[in-house]
Amino acid sequence: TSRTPLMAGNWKMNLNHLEAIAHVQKLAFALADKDYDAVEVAVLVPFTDLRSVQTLVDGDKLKIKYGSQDISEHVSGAYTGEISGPMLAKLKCAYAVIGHSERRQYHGENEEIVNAKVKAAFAHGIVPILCIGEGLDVRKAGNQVAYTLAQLDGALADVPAEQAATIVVAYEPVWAIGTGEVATPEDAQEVCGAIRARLSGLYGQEVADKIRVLYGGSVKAGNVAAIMAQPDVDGSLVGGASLDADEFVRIVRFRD
Ligand code: G2H
Repeated sequence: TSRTPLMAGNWKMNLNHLEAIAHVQKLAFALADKDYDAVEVAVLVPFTDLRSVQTLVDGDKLKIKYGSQDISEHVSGAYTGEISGPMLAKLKCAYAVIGHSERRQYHGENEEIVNAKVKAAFAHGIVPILCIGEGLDVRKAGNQVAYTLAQLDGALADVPAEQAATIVVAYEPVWAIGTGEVATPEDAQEVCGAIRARLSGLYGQEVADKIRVLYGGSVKAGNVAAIMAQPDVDGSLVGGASLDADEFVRIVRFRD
């Protein structure tokens, strides 16, 4: 296929703004000697790091993209502590992670909220990295495909094909997140393939073929190549292993 792989580092609640600058500089330096157009690189950083990363990326014309780990479903108003689409658009965020399992678990984000956030991101020119995936109970019962597709349907309700064509979907089985328990390449392909088939059903094959479907959950330099060899896996959302710039560079260079 012609999909450009995407390797996206989800820093979660780590690195302050000075560490963020040092980290992105390290990435830029390590990737500069290489034509890394073949792989798109993104960092998904705490809100407080966004301005620092923007200054560096814009100033040095780096190819590294960046985005936030959440977005408010509201445009403005009395929502203490929230960050809006217009604010993120002003900081030129390319991406916003939406519906990460940690947001669903600790902040009660349900399908309605996730759907509203997907629409809010698109409304402000920000591409959602939509996270879906089953927990251990669902996996043990063998219902991972149906469960994950139901999350996909909910998140994409009333999202038109022109927008959906640009979305990034991250399949993150909750039992594999930060646990060191990585899904097998076959596990990843089973659900990522089912996600693409559902996208084809919703929007047609042409749109489905454009959408990047990532795998996330304990991806490291040592296991990324086998996962990337699967036909419906177009990249990874990398948490823990993305905090070490050298390790993340090895993940980006998974083809080497
Ligand atoms: C899953 C992933 C990145 P980790 O949350 O979103 O984190 O690679 O640490 O499992």
